[in-house]
Amino acid sequence: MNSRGVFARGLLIGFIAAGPGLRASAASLSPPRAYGPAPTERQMRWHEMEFYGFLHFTVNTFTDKEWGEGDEDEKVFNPSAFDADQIAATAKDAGMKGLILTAKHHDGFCLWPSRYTEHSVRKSPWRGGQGDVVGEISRACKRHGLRFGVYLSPWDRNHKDYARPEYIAYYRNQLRELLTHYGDIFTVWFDGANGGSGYYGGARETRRIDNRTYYDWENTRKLVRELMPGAVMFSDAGPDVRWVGNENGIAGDPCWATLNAAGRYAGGSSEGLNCGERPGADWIPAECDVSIRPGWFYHASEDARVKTPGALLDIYYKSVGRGTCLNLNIPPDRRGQVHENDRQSLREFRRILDATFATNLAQGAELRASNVRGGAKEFAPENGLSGARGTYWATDDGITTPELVLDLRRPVTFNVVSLGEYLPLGQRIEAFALDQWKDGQWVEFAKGSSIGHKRLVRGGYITTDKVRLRITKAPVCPALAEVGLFAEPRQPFPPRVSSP
Ligand code: FUL
Repeated sequence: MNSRGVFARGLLIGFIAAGPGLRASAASLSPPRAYGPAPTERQMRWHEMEFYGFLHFTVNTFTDKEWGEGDEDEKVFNPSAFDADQIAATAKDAGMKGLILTAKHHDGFCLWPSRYTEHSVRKSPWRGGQGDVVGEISRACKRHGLRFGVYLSPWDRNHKDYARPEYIAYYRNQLRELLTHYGDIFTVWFDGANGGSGYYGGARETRRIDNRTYYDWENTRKLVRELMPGAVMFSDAGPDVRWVGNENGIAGDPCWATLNAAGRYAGGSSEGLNCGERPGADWIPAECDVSIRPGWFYHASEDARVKTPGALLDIYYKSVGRGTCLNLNIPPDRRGQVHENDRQSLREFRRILDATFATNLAQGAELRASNVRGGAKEFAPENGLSGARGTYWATDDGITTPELVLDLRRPVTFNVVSLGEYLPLGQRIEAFALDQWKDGQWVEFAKGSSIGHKRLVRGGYITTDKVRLRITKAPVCPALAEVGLFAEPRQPFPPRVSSP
């Protein structure tokens, strides 16, 4: 059938199924059954964050390195004007929902006064040895309404016992300190870079470990669950959030929230991480991590190489816009503050996003669905416009490729389409297409595959009075929680066309 025919059929059925005759409720009507794995509550809270920040800060900030050797003198850590509020306010103003701090990077230097090592802020001249970066950042996060997370590098190039069983007890003791002294923690970030040369208490040698067995991750995970049940754990292998497989902040297309975790381990193969796996036995969505600068740590030599607002927007659409969360690193400088160049870029990035998403241009549209589950209001397509993620448009079981016409009733100009699935029922949609009504017929302007938490389709500006969404492939009836049309401000960054 040509697209004109599909439209005519869609309209006809739409008037029948979703017209004024929708039932107020249907007591006997049950919601669709979940399909495949679905997110846990802690994962749902994480999905809703969408955008948060990374803070890489340690001795490297002062030695101008990316990976410290582990033999750095604690005295080098001496920020001249550390300001946790400036850092948290920068993140908040950028629209971030949380901050993850490198409490300990590979060099082993601890940003909190750990009882278990001398290699920490306790021996630094900063705040006369009384300082605690973890404490200050966690409290500033609270003040600014941000969630707080910790990065605790498994690889420790300072510790004498690294690569021996004793180190695992040390690592867990530190984790226990972090998870019991600093309030609520939303994520524990387990890095996959492990083993190699280092100081190791003076041995100065190369120590290799077996990533699969050395860390006994199973018991470390149990400890995190016990101490901080609401925290999601990140690693190459989850269990809650997976690495996206690159450090550019770009998710695959498609990017499924599912993965087959069996046989995977932190530091193992990154195959499949970028796109996820479908079918996948486990709900392990991706996080896109990327730095606003070329390096993870602050280097004055990179002050002129801060990503532009346009580059950050491109990353946003290819991370958040592909259903993942974006973890953007904003490394504090030697003062202990976010550099003005980074702040400026973030401000403009935020201004454009706010202007773009201020108004859903689909609001007020007449929606005509080819099918509504049980003909009931509780599953009507208007649920997708409510802005609330708890309601959704669903169709009858067996109706897997429905379509939805948005009659805008006036010419509307947009260049971003936002879609989102109702995740508690799993990731259901496998392909979709979008059409605009142009010169008396439907013309396809985009198509895509995975949707998941969010799919932002960004392209050239379109002016039309009708848009049609077609679900073209799904193993079960879809459950769509979000439909939106948005327009990026035209200046000063013309949108780059990116595939949906
Ligand atoms: C990597 C580390 O080696 C980098 O230094 C950085 O922390 C990045 C986020 O993860 O594996």
